[in-house]
Amino acid sequence: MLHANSEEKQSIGLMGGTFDPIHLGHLVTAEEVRIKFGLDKVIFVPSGHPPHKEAKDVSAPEHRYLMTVLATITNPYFNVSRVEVDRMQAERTYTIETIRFFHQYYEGKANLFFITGADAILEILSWKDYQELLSICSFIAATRPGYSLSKLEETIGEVCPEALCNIYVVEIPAMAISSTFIRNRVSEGKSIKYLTPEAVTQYILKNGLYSDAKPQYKTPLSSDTKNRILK
Ligand code: DND
Repeated sequence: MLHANSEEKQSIGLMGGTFDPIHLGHLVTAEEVRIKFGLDKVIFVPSGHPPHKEAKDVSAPEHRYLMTVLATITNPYFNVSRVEVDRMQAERTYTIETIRFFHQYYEGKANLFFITGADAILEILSWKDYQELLSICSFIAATRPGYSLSKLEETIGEVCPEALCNIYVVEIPAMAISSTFIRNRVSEGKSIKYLTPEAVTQYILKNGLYSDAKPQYKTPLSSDTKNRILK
């Protein structure tokens, strides 16, 4: 088993995502990686304004943050960070800024591992400041049904060969679930039970996310939180 702990530094997994909504594919991946790499914890980082998506196509950051909290609450090794959600004034929330933030936060006393799926890692050369990103943070790329990582070495090796030793590939149990699939099922009025934790399912239904149906019951939120959702 590969163990990420070295020099008595903490090993922290960072799982960035739009999480619209978070589902079992994300959770199983994070837990498998945590165990395989001996991570001390995994911090989920819901995107504020994902750089690669139009804001109008994505649910409000506060909804995605709250669903992520609900989904991770039963795992003592999982935490959720508001660092990107609170960067509301930024037009786009870039991963490089998040990694710089965590470097500063841990004052160099932690090794950071950014956890991604195969589709995300194959796009990394389009990410902001990817060369710096690949040099200050390790990446753990989970293979996901339908995506091949055989191109990874070729894609990144050509541009940034030194980064390859900072990228780990890990196989995780097949889970062909996607947020798009869940959103489509909700909009068609179909069940999403067992695709995401029950609390997330209930949150989606109560708040009328992903459908034109009237919300069954709106989650009572503080006025501050409501303002954030309306932003
Ligand atoms: P997604 O929109 O793919 O997230 O964003 C992933 C991360 O990339 C976010 O933190 C973004 O901010 C960052 N990003 C993207 C583009 C540019 C830049 C940064 C930049 O800084 O320039 P999803 O919610 O769709 O998925 C979250 C993660 O989970 C992804 O890595 C995805 O590949 C993975 N995933 C699965 N893994 C295993 N089994 C499944 C999965 N479904 C999604 N079924």
